[in-house]
Amino acid sequence: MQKMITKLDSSQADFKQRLDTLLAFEASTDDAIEGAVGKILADVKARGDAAVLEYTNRFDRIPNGGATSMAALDVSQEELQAALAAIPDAQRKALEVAADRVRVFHERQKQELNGFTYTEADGTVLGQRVTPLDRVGIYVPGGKAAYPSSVLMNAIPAHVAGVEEIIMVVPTPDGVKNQMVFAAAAIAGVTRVITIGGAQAVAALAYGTETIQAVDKIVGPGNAYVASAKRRVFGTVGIDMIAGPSEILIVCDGTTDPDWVAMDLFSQAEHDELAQAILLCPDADYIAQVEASIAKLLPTMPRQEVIKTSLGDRGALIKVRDMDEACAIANSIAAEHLEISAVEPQQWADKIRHAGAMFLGRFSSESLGDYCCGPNHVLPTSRTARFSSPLGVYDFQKRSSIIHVSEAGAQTLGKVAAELAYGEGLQAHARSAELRLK
Ligand code: HSO
Ligand code: ZN
Repeated sequence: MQKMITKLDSSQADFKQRLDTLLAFEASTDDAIEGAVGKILADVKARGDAAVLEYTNRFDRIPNGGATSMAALDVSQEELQAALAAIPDAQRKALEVAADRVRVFHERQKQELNGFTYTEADGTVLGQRVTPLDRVGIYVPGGKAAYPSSVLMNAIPAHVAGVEEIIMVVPTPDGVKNQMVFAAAAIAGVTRVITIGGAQAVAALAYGTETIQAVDKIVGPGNAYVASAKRRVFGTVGIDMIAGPSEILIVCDGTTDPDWVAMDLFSQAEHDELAQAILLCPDADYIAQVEASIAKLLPTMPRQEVIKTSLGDRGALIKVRDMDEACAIANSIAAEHLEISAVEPQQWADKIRHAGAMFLGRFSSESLGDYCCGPNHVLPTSRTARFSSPLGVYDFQKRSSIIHVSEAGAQTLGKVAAELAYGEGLQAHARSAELRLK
């Protein structure tokens, strides 16, 4: 029988090695997928709409003989509004509340990102200007991983940043349209929705076609084909990140209801067989209680097969020496989501340097953050929180340096620049600076 979940103790001699093995995750690169994606990208680049249409009809099995034109794959603003009107009232209201809160948070973020200028004594002005991208593409997966909440999380920061054109692509396998995804697009300020997906959609957004203008950046999660396509078009366009499976790390002092902790572990485990859910706790008795809660609650979960595989293959309950050690281990794991489920969470949070998002105190379940707290749920996974950040307004902006040298400034800077230019053997640089000397 498959084990329910791995149990580790940080005092074990081989603990570090066992933890590393548990954390190891390499996005599989499959030669067959890489080859297929390379062909699709080249084909869309060469043949544009005709290729996109063919792949969409074939891979998404568009009914009634397939779409005959790209126009048939566009979703009008009326259709988006109709979706908003058609979903249950409670669902619409929840989407609206979530969208408002996500907007407020990201508006704040925007205020933190203003440019600046300063003037030197001789009148030279230097500065940095922040401008939004012109056009971005948002990839929304179809089928079982079509999350309306992710539409909000990707589109709202772009909208807040001031991006004028937000083009969302979403595949509709067998022609099935997800009304809640469309409703979320209507609320989030998406400017155009096209029902295409896969590598062909990424190619259309990156290279442009007769009916789709090339975008400047593509964001949003997708399957292995989409991830490979995003990787390959990077450089032609910007991309956000290649997100791995979801992760939750809970640091608990043993005072939270064990059922709550078990369910929080499930909440990320249910995303994916490859998701990772780990508990760090100094209290062995409490760990045993969480284990009992897992055993008790698992059979009640509709997605118990996914959870079982995820917990069995990649999950762990880890006994640590104390909360200080828990924080040190949490820093080395650099999890996507870190819950600090403790009576006085702040003192432990102060010790955390690496986490995509931190949830402090026992009332901050990670699930609230997934939907409606306000901060973004698109977060760095697979230990990349060591060097990267949640998706944000800054991902939809760029910076330009501003340099306005005064005549007096040109005299002092000209001599410095010329000296360095001669040192580098670049005569034109030096002369260009020297021509401005009096
Ligand atoms: N936890 C996921 C986001 C999500 N959860 C969407 C529910 N819906 C990202 O880590
Ligand atoms: Zn989630």
